[in-house]
Formats: sequence, C-alpha cells, structure tokens
Amino acid sequence: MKEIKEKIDQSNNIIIVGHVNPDGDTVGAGLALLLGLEKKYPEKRIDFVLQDDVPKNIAFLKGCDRIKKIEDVINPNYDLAIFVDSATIERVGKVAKLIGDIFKINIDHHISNPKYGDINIVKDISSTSEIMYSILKDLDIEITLEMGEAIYLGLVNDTGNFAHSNVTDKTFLVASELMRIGVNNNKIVNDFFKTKSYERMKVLGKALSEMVFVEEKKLMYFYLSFEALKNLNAIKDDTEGIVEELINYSGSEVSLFLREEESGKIKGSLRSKHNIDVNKIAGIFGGGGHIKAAGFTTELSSEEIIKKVVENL
Ligand SMILES: [Mn+2]
Repeated sequence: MKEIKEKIDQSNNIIIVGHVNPDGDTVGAGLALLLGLEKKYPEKRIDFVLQDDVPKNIAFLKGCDRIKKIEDVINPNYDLAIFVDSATIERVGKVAKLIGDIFKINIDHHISNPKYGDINIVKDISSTSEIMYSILKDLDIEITLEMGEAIYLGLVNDTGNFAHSNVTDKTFLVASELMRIGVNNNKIVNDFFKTKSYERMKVLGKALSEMVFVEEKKLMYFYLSFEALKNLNAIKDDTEGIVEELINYSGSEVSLFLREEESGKIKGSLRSKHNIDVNKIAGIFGGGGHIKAAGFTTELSSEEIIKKVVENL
C-alpha cells in the first residue's frame, strides 16, 4: 500500500482501466477509484477508460458519464496505469494501446490472474470492489455516497446479490459500512436487476426452453447462435445472467452457456454449484476466472466445446 501511495503521489497522468464488456464490479471499482483519486488529487489528470459502453442497468451510477471511451482520449501520455477487475492485460481490449510500457498497478480478485502488474493487489475475495473499499480507506480517502454506491453495485454484481460462496463476513461488513453512509440497498438492487429489456426476457425464455441437461455429468448447457440472437432482436448484453439461470435447476452441478459472436468465435461462461472447479475447465480453452465462475473465448465449434467439457467433467 505504501508503494501504491508513493506511485500515485509521483504520477500526474493516471489511467484507470477495466475489462471489455464491463460489469458492475469493473465499473464500480473503477468509478469509486476515479472519484476518490479526483477528490484527493484535484491537480492530477485521472481518466477511467473502457473499451465498451457501460450497460444501461449500471449507467445510473452517479459519475458514470465521466467514464471515457478510447476516442475521448486526445493525449495518451500517461505515467501510471491502474487495472481493475482485469485478469489479464488483454482483458482491457483496445484500451491496452493507450498504455504501453508504463508502471502498472493490478487490482483484481480473479485467481487466474498472473500478477502482470509492477504492483499487484490480487486477493481471492468477493469482488474487486470489496478490495477497492480497503484501498480507498488505506489511501485516507473519505468514501462519499457516490463512491459508496459504485462499490455497493460491484458487491451486488459479483456476489449475485450476496448469494454466492464468495460472500464472507467481511463482505457484509463493507456492505454495512456503505449503507451507514447512505447507500440505499433496495434502490440499487432494483435499478440493477429489475430493469431487463423485453428482448432480454425473450432470450432468457429461449434458453430455458431449449437448454440441454447431460444427466451423467449433471451439466446444463445452452448454445445461442449469432443468428438466433439477431432473430430475437437482442444484443449480447441481453444474454447476461443466462448461465446463472441454468444452474438453478436442482439437478445441475455445473452450467455452461455458449454464445456465438458475429466473428464466429464462441464465448463460453461456466458456473459451478458445489465442488466442480470450472476455472480448470475454462483453462482448457485458454480462459479462466474463479473456481465457481469462469469464462473463455474460442474458435472451436459449439459441438467440440461441449464434447471437451463433458470429457473433462
Ligand atoms: Mn469482478
């Protein structure tokens, strides 16, 4: 922490980056850090840059309009990069081009993270947002309501509203502290979860009616082609949460959701209910994440992916 503080003190142009297809944890942790550093160091230039748009059900957070896209950055001569919630450098997508060979601080909670930073704060806890809460405290930054809401959304996102096995007494302690400074739990949960589009409901309906259960492996899977997504007028954001629905079946121990991208590549998401390590399974395809939640992208066909997953379970 002392080293991080020194590094921030010495740097005048700081870029905060998060992963592509940003979720509530990347946005929450990055935004809280942006707002916190701006408050403490008003003289410094601090940018939070993401490759992709912030999803609608996250964009209600105050300060979200301050998040930049690559094209908003005119002069990318940064002297410090802070990565949040990004298991690899490649996870930040095209934003990596703005960074190059500068000092990197890596703040993350994915166990697959190879610690690519010059300083690494990688902890196996609920969320990067939970880590960020401690970092802001350690930097003597008073957590405002805006920062608190961002962190709270990160907690809610990555814990499935405090339901996953990554929730600890410490997670609740952070949530409790955030409510104490004024975060409205019910409002954030409603704004985040109960704002699904019509298309998203239809995609979910398709998943639930066409999913396949592999009895001997207790695997529930669903493959969505790009054409099927288009036919429903849906976009990739509308498929968020499908993999979590597939594991809700009482017989499921592991769920797999495969989505074909426009390029033909397939993106896979895995969830485990009890003891199956899906980080390992995702590793077969060059991906990773957590023991109970992981993902990958591959050029293999859906049939080949399913065959390999079944073989390795
Ligand atoms: Mn996360």
